[in-house]
Amino acid sequence: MDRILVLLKPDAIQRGFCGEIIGRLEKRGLKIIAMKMLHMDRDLARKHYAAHTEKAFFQGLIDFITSSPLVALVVEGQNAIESVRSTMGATDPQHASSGTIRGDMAQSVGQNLIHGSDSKEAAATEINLFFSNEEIMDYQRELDRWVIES
Ligand code: DAT
Ligand code: MG
Repeated sequence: MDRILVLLKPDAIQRGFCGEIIGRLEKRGLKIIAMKMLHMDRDLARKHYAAHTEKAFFQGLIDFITSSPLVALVVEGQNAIESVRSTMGATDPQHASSGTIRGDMAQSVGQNLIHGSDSKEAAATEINLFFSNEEIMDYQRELDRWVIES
């Protein structure tokens, strides 16, 4: 099982898409093991997006992600990183396939609704930035035997 940090970005909350986006992840069979709403400060934003520090869009990205509250989740599943990222769609919604979250609901690369960690290493680092161990739930779902082949 893999874990991934997912953020429903400020545009997702402002547009009222939390339920739709979380529903798509749940329908995919992924399991939510932590969730909270918070307003990111610039310090946390810079740590979370440290890999992009040198990019031309970095300041705009920090301004956007700190502009309004967001929802952070830890999602678990078989190949959770690949599953979530394929459900998200390409970074630029103009290039995202329809059927994906970004392809169906977004227009702009700077307002693309959702973040998902891109590797197991990034996921471990990002989950630690947002959640303590006590906030991550350890529980069984009866339906998992209908989702994940043993
Ligand atoms: P992803 O969110 O698909 O993992 P990323 O890690 O390459 O994409 O970039 C992080 C975020 O930065 C992305 O969700 C939106 C923003 N971003 C990326 N490329 C951009 C660009 N060319 N112009 C403006 N914002 C960009
Ligand atoms: Mg990324």
